[in-house]
Amino acid sequence: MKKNIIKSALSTLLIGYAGVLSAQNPIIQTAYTADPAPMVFNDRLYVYTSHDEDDSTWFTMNNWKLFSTNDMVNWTDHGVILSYNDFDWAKRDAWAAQCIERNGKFFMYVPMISKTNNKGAIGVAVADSPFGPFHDPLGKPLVQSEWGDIDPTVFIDDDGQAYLYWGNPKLKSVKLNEDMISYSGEIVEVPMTEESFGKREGNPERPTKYEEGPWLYKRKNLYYLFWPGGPLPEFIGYSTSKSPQGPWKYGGIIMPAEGKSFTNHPGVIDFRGKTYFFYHNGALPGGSGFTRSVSVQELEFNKDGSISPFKMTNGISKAIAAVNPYAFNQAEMISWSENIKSYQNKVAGVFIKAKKNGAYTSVKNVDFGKDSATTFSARVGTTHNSGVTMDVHLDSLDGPIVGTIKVPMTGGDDRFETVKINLSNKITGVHNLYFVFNGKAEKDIMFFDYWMFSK
Ligand code: FUB
Repeated sequence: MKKNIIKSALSTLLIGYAGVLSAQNPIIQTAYTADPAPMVFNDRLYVYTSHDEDDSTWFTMNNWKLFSTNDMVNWTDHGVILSYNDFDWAKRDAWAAQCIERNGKFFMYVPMISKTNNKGAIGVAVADSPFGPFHDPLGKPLVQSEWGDIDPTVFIDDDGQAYLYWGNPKLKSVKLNEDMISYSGEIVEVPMTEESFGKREGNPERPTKYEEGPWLYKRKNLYYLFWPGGPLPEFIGYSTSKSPQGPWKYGGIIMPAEGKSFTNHPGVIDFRGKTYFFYHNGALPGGSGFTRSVSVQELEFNKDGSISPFKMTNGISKAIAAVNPYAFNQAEMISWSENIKSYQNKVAGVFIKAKKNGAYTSVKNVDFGKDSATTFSARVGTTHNSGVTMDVHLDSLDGPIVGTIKVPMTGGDDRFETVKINLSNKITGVHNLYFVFNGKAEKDIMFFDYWMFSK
């Protein structure tokens, strides 16, 4: 009892603190993701990722997913937004991609294997929103050379000229036209010199450290190419130039190889005054070189624009914006989760499933304001007869329970019900929320679509 009083007093004291808890990397725990490609649009940060299928023992990758954040700690899963099946000419390998916005249209550059000649090729898909639907305007690859056409990165310079870089082991580039679905001039092969990409010993086919996965980025009139380097396991290196077309000057290794994934893949973006560095590793449970997970941390530059080496970290723990609990919030907006998987169907869009008893999601930095929240609603369902509940804890997994939802047996994840309950405690101020899912079944305890509080 005394313990509970102390706990509750502590949680009251914590009101107003701005979410500074525990590990935030990998940022997605509900699916295996790789090859992060960040994009900022309308003051929101989007990250397109490739998608390692569960239990993969090779690069079994069928589609690309999209996630976004307003605060750098809670990430919303927007589901699968494109697949190789959306291209008539492609047959497999939805590998590293990048999306960019131009004149209100979204252009996604994607590598795949072509049906006609069994070789890699890069296609482009276009949409009117970051979420798609994307379609293939060309009906054929945008570029296909002899081999190694993977890992496109796209960049639009201040003068409006767009560039596409890609390739393993060769690095190639081309100038895109303003329509972003065609190009002008010849495809250029970037000279693989020691000055540009550092020296690699003992591999005549790969004379430099450059391996694949380029990312083109500009800061203060200096162009940066970030790239995974070898020999394997991959580290991240970088090169700089005064022009988007080089010549490139090798800058060094910035992120040494680490962890269970033998690949890595950089994505760099500026968002609300800071620069963020995205990469992947194998850090989730079940993680490996073929079941990877995307992470992010801040990127710092030295005064001269160089970058000092850094290690993988626990990620970004301090939210840069608050969550509004009185709006509809998607269940798949998650700061951290365990034993949760995301799904999507026509009824709910993207939703999550609790795979085990005690599975949970958390949402950080939720600002209830000065007026107390009094009710909580959640759109939920289960296929189990009885005894399935969802507890709402404040501030930690074993923090006070402010409400418990009895989850109705809806019979399938295409059937949800919205359940509204009164809260046992008044909630004001800023809190982290923990949704804990309880049930006796061995698997698939319940499914959850969205939530909201009201005053
Ligand atoms: O994700 C498949 C491949 O692994 C990518 O194309 C490479 O960059 C590496 O991450």
